Amino acid sequence: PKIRRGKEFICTISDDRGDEATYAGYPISSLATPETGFGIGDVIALLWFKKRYPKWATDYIETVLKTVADHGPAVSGAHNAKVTARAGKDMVSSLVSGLLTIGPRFGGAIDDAARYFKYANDNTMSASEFLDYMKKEGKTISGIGHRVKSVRNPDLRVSGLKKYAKAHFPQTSLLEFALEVEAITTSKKDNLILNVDGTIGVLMVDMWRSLGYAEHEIDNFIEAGTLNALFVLGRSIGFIGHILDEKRLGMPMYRHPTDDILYNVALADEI
Ligand code: Q5B
Repeated sequence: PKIRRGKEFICTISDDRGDEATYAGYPISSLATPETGFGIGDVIALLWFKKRYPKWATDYIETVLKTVADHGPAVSGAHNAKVTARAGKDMVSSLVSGLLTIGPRFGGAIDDAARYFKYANDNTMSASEFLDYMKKEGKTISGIGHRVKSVRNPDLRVSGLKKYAKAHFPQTSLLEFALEVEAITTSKKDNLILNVDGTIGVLMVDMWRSLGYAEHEIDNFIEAGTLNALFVLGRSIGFIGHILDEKRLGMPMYRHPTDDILYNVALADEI
């Protein structure tokens, strides 16, 4: 009798066995070239979510990617990528060193923002109850606060995302809740705005809810790190640009000026 061999891997998103590989069943040639009308948002919908999304949703995904592609050389990730390139490392190493800074404070607060705002909303908390809850948990609110942007120096990326959603999303209820939270936090401190991470996160939840996903499916997307992946993907464009810039400019190895370091070293005690 034939014994079926167990498979080491399972793949449910693409197939390369035929004449042409497919993305969720769609041959690459049917979506790669401009005349097919597919954009990178459609490719993400197919390969990340295994679905065709309506244009308003794929346009939102593309808007996010373009919005986060770069935010200048001073941010944590671009700085790391530049320093690594200047140490003579190759493109992949420099890119990875930039990407590794993406986390709870820088760019990688999107999943947690979606998780906590959604949790509050699922549990019908008011904005002030949510803030009390986060305080009790001893947690900073992911998606709130920015080092340089504030009420007086608004983040126009956030305005752009909100404007798009208001014009094209069927509903933006989690955004509305996050804006109620922002109204309270900014009344305490000017820079505690709903930031770019927070806006992307709550709007992705609004997008998925509008597309008819069940709450547990949205929770699974968040748990899998899908939302931070949007920042990773978009910001890779900028990091690569900064690395190419360093190479093009032939910049020397970077060494931080010692006069910008507080040396506070005591003689170690003997044990
Ligand atoms: N406080 C972002 O902080 C930052 C608070 C808060 C409660 C909060 C901080 C934060 C949550 C994580 C988040 C994404 C570290 C930011 C991004 C992409 C970027 C970056 C770019 C790009 C900034 C001073 C006082 C303290 C804190 C309190 C601050 N945030 N309390 N909840 N969320 N946010 N990250 O200004 O009493 O004085 O001890 O962690 O969403 O990364 O462009 O730069 O595109 O590249 O450095 O836009 O907000 O101030 O941390 O010293 O806090 O405010 O507890 O209170 P700052 P801190 P106290 S978007």
